[in-house]
Amino acid sequence: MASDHGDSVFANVVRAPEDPILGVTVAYNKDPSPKKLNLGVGAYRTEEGKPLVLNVVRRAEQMLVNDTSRVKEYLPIVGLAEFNKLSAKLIFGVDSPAIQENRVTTVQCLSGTGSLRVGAEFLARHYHEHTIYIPQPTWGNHPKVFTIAGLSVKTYRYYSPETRGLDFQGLLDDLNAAPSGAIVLLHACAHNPTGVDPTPEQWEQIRQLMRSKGLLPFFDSAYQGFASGSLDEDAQSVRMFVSDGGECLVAQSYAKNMGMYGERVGALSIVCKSADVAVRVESQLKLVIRPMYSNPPIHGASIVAAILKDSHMYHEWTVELKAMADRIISMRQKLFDALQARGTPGDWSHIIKQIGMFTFTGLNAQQVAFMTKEYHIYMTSDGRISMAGLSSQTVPLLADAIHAAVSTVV
Ligand code: PLA
Repeated sequence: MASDHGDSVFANVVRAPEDPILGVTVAYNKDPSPKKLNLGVGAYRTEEGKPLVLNVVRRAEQMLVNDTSRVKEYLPIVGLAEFNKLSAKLIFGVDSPAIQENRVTTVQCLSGTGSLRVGAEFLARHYHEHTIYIPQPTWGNHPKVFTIAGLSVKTYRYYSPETRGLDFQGLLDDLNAAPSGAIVLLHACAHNPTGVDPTPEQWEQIRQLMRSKGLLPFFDSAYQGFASGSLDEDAQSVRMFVSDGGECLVAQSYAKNMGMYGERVGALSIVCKSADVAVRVESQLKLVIRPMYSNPPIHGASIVAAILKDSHMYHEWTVELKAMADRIISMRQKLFDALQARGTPGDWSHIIKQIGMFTFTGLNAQQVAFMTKEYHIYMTSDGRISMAGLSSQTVPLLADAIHAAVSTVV
């Protein structure tokens, strides 16, 4: 039998749908219209609509390239030691007692997603409770990452479409009803997709409830510095949970706050009760990582470490980060003003109340489809728009599109 005449051994493979977020970019790339606008994926753009490489990143990269003593040997399984130390300090604070007491283990992972996945695999192997509660709604990849790692995913109420704000009572009720020991995924700041965060007082109540029930916090910190413009302020929720001496996991990403998207730089930290436990936990994290990708890439983490360890570069980074955060905030005001000026039906004040990279507009899937078809504006079908993809030039187009969508599509 000549095998090249038979059916493919993959004949039964069905075509999978595109990813709900990254698939938006695929559709955008196919659109020949010159005025097309991609507000799908959360990727920062300049006022000129161009991707941005931070000056400080360019400088650090140049420094590394010029240093001929640098080699490209494998990193250890847990990654670059210096990067791990500095990443822990960045999220937990320079004088975090947990770090000083050696109760934190930090491993370099493939950006935020890889850090979540490694953390989830570790929990599935070594933690007694396999249920993880994620907010409703949340980043679309969360349920997939946790399910495939072997955890069982449940949701807790988070957002109220009526108030376009936090459903705080729903959140408390659902966490209260969770089995003791369950894992709870928390967005450290700038909740994706809603742009709605608990207040510090609400965080404190969440902390008390979770600690009293022995729920295990797993923080996803993908936007540190992007919400408020301040790295410390955006880490407050995490630090609140660490300062009570309890345990938690934190996944960090440098994709957004350092613009390192494609370099895949991130870290997973596990804060433990004692230094002894932290050592044992780290030894098991290595067993998770080694068969998955052996060890992480060296380039991006070296850039991040060079910036974090040098006080001048660090300062330069904070200034550039603040400028990105401020530009996003100014886009909120511009879009809100443009809708007001058009007399667009509805209350749009949530655009200026929400924080971080996204606005959860409240537009429905039909309205989104209309905006894509008629205005070549691309966004996720849940009505989320990336404010970071907007500029002064494109605000009027978006406002026209929203105005037309809510006036003609119900
Ligand atoms: N966690 C949250 C809450 C995120 O929003 C994202 C990225 C990640 C983790 C993972 O980021 P990383 O692996 O690149 O570090 N969310 C984006 C991109 C920006 C995406 O979907 O991959 C988004 O548009 O929602």
